[in-house]
Amino acid sequence: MRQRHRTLRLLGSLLLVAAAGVSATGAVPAGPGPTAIPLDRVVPAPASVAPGGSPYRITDGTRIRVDDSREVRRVGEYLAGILRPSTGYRLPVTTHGGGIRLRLAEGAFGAEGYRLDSDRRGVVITAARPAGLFHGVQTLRQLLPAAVEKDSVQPGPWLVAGGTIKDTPRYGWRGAMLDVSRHFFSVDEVKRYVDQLALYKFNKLHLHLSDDQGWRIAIDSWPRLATYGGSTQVGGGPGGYYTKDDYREIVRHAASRHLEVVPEIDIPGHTNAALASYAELNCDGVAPPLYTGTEVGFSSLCVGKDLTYDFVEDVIRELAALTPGRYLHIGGDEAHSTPHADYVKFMDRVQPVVAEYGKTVIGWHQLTGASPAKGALAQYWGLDGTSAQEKEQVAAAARAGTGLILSPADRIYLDMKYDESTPLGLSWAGYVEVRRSYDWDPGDYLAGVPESAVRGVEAPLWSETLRTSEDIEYMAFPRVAGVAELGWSPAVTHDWDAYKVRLAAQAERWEALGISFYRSPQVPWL
Ligand code: NGO
Repeated sequence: MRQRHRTLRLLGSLLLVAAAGVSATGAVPAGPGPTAIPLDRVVPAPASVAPGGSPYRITDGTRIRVDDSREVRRVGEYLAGILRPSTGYRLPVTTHGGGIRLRLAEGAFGAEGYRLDSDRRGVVITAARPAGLFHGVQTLRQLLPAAVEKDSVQPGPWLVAGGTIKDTPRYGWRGAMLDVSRHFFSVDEVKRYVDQLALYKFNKLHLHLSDDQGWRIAIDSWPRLATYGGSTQVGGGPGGYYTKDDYREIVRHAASRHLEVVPEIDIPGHTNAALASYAELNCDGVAPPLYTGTEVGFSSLCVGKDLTYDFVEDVIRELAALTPGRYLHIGGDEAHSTPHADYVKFMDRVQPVVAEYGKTVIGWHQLTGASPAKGALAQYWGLDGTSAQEKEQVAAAARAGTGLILSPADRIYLDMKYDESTPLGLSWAGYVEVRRSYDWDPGDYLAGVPESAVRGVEAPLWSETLRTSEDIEYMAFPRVAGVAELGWSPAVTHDWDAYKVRLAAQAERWEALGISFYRSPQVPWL
């Protein structure tokens, strides 16, 4: 069946290549000439692809036609922002004329799906919501030569293969997490990663804003959290923190790329930066020193103190006010210095506070060892070797209604080394080569979990060893594209042999975008 699927796709691609070469657009030279990128080269694989007909050629006369709506116009401007520098064309965004059209319409697209129709006369992207148009634009980007990503004028021609793509995501949660605590990343570095995630249709940016080594978000009612607790990082560098305006800028930028920001304050463990900032938060009233190492599990908020809950409520209130998104992540992992009974008590008291400020709780899967609130989500970060008992605890919570986000550490922890020679990253969950990170199915990953409990996947990037955008990219690429595919593409399209070819073709685009990446020997790079 899969073989047949592949053969048909190959045939489609060949037909397309032929069609492009002899197309009657006039402007396309005859003979072997330029060819369009086949519609089925896109990552993540679309739900359905029907190649056929002549390609569309973007020219100096092309307009980007949008509905008379602010949000649609914004997607149009975003597309123009990508196409103008490399094509050198004006590409006005207008409500009339044609060439590339973005339109909203009723239809079975879902909240994020779209349809892309391309022929000699133009490209039309249709969706029910602006997010769908935005994802359709990412598909269109990948159908154009990689040089379209450059910021200086390139020769072209700019052909879009003919045919129709109908596409809608498998999961509503397609996340990436960035740890800005172990090493601090600037607003611009975060925005750069967001732009890269958007290309692969991610829709959640989870920011790990506090840990033992640094508190990274300004909280007005507890100012020393950021000014003192954020003043260093792993290895003892200067650290840093986001002012509220910085943070709003990240949220705004992410929203412009249709990603929802999920803030995490990790409690009750992983709290040394907070405990160091305020002596009164400690059970013994003595502030520990700031911490710049990489151990875990040694810190805990003081569960028996009322002040702890005033603190937690203040933080949650201020964070919720900065968060247009629905979720607030309260961590809850590795609370090894919090006795279990205290952990349960703490979570029982804190989860309702999140709800009080209008947000839905997310916790690392250890939350399932307490009593997850109604509607809460648990983020699973176990691995093959996780005990059957722990897996069953998570599965039981899922059967009882807790939604799951899957982040198996030995599959999609992007901070795991690819192999023993990877200069960055950790290896506590083993080495994770590109195939291993791609080749699993979120739908049947955990035994005893109803498929409906799986909300999607998320790729965490912990930053004990990472300091720069280049480091982020080297660990994320190429694996992050595979995570995108696991989250977006229907299970029937899952096929390593086909995927690795599509993945290889992305490299040119990463080069054009200046993205550093790992040249895995498993991928047939061109
Ligand atoms: C674990 C730990 C983090 C580490 C990370 C490193 C979780 C949820 N808690 O994942 O503190 O940074 O591994 O891979």
